[in-house]
Amino acid sequence: MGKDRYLDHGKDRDIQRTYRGGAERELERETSVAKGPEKAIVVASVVRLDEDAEDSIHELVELLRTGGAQTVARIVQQRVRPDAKTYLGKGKLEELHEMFSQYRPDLVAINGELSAGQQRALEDRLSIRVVDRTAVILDIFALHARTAEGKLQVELAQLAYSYQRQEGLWQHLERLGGGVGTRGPGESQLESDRRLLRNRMAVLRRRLGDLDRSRNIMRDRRLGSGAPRVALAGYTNAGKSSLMNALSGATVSVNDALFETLDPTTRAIEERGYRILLSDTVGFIRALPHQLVEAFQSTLNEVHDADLILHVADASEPEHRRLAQAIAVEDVLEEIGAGAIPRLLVLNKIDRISNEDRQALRARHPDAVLTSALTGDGIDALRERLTEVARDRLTQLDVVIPWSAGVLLSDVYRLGRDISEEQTATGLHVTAMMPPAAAARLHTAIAALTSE
Ligand SMILES: Nc1nc2c(ncn2[C@@H]2O[C@H](COP(=O)(O)OP(=O)(O)OP(=O)(O)O)[C@@H](O)[C@H]2O)c(=O)[nH]1
Ligand SMILES: [Mg+2]
Repeated sequence: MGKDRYLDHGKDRDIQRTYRGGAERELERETSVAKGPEKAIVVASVVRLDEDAEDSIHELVELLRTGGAQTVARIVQQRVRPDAKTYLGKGKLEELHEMFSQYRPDLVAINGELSAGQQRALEDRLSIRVVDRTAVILDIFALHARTAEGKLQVELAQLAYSYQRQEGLWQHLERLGGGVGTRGPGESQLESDRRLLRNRMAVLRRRLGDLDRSRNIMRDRRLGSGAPRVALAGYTNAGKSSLMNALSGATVSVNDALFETLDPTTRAIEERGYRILLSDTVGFIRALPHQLVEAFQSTLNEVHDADLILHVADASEPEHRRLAQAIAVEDVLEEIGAGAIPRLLVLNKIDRISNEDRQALRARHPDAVLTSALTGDGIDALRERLTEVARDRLTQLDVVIPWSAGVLLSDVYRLGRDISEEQTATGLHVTAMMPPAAAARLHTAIAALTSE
């Protein structure tokens, strides 16, 4: 893996890195396979080393694994807040340094956010690459981005991250008073870097805006069909894409990796004539970098615009972890303005738990659907629930279509479900379940005809 696989603090390298193309990345990935995974030491600063803290640290280990690094050791400091200058206190910092000779790490990964100053201080003292949790997540996103839009979104998030840290450095310089020794080439370099970043970010935002507009046109077309939109949302690795495939026969990439899916996919599923548009998209994680949430706005619109959110959770996780993950999911949903959209809880991976545990889950979450995307257990029940949703959105149409207006019948057949017809003296008596807008249109057309 290249030396600067993760975002470096060096401003020149930062900019270089963000401009590297996909081909270079591919090459880098291939050479990294040959060399074996990088070795990382994980560093955490916690108030208390409780279950949640352990989970969060474990999650960073998983994130590193997904990004291609193996965790060889960890070091946890317990204090109210990390050291303002060096993140770790003096003693822990020495302890960490002493571990290097034994573990020979390639990088140190911090389970938290580092300021640009902290990162610089750590790298100076330890002479090793230091990355924070956000950088690790951004890196995975960069690895997994496939479409042009996904790549633009990742690049925007990376630039926002760099920009924010440069701003930190800038303020640091300003605090120094801008006096003797702080001006000069360094300062103007920083200034022009920032301008470069700003310009590039503006270009990316514009391009993403264009893409979003064309996506909106497609979305409007789908809306016109009257079919309800259902979005799969949930913690990363919960099995959203697997469920998408099980429900729709799609072939979305599934992997035991975090953030496997970045690009949204929408498929129509149809059950007894009821159509549903099902979307799969990026997963969530606790402390999802806000740069990503902002950059992925257009992708997350699939969730934001849904009529129903299938909140997919991993039934095989212990209760406390599932709860923490559910809270993280709710936080992101709130952040993207999807807080008020109705939810249906789907507890997936039930093949991994005992019968008793299933009973307990059913009792605790009476409204949830229990599924296994792996064995197909519960998939029919989930499909049935989705059909009910589609049905609930339709209204009962009950009209007599005059013989002269037979053409209106085509609308009924195109958009209606459960259709019945009966011939009468004045016309065709039709009942059907219809999208409310289409039903209203028909009523108006018939009223206009009969009043003539
Ligand atoms: N045992 C079991 N494994 C499952 C089930 N559903 C998914 N998995 C596995 O869980 C892992 C993650 O599945 P994905 O469908 O990629 O999960 P996701 O929620 O789309 O993940 P991201 O796209 O990374 O957010 C894969 O290894 C799947 O094979 C299930 O019902 N049972
Ligand atoms: Mg997925």
